[in-house]
Amino acid sequence: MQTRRLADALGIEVVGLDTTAPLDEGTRDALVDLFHQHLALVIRGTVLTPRQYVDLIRKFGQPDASDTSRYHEPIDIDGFKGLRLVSNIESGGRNVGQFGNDEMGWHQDRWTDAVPPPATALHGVEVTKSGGRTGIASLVAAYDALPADLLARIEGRSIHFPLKVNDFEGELDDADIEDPALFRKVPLVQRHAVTGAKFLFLGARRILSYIDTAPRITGLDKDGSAALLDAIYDHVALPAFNYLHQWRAGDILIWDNRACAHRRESFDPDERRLLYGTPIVTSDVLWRGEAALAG
Ligand SMILES: O=C(O)CCC(=O)C(=O)O
Ligand SMILES: [Fe+2]
Repeated sequence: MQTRRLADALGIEVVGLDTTAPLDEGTRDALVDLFHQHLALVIRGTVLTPRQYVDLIRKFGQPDASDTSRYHEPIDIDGFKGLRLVSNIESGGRNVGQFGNDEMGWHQDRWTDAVPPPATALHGVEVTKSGGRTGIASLVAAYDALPADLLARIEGRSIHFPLKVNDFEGELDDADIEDPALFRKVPLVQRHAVTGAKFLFLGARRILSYIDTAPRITGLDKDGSAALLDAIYDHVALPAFNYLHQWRAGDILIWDNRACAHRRESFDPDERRLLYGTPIVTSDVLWRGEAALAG
């Protein structure tokens, strides 16, 4: 297998791997090392069946097993119904998958989980000719390069995410953000469980028109929170911290969901796009046990 750096801040490409064959442990460990070093891994391969894809992902950890049937017709792989289909394709009046063709804003998957998934993986099955690129930002590089004034506004503060999205317009008391039944509170600056690197925890804000979390920052009112979040998001979006993935059919993109945020460009609704996706929720190789909960 050969590798090539993809961007200054993060990302490495791997070519020459047969993704249809079972991954041996030595190769898996080499890929895990690349993952920790570069935060985002692009494996160029061929289009896999759902079962081949899930078998490969299981070499890295346990894919999220939540039933996807509230989003789309689930694919059953020996009882596993957690394979997410990210797609704008419609068939027989139903969406084949989630998220349509609109732009998706920066986020980390499952941001309100007590311990968010260490990684997320996507696999390109049908890809667009233009648009629809997936952007990955290193929140480690973004933290390291914070201007002093922005760092001073962030340090020591936490971010509060509503557990129910789109629920609080106009009727929220400032004190409610400390209620653990309503909000998940996490430090804005965290330390990576495996690498020890400090990173900004972004979570999610506006992902799509129907996923708008309006997070709050400790000690700031609604407008103050929004102003600080504007500054943080502008900083994270700087090209210096980003890799923008142009999909080819057969690609597997797997990134560190703790130390990276991701977004997606919009694309022409007349083009077809289908990705398999899954957050990797627990893993002995990407995440070494309870150490993950430290600091
Ligand atoms: O469609 C994409 O490129 C990204 C979708 C996404 O954010 C996800 O599946 O978690
Ligand atoms: Fe996502």
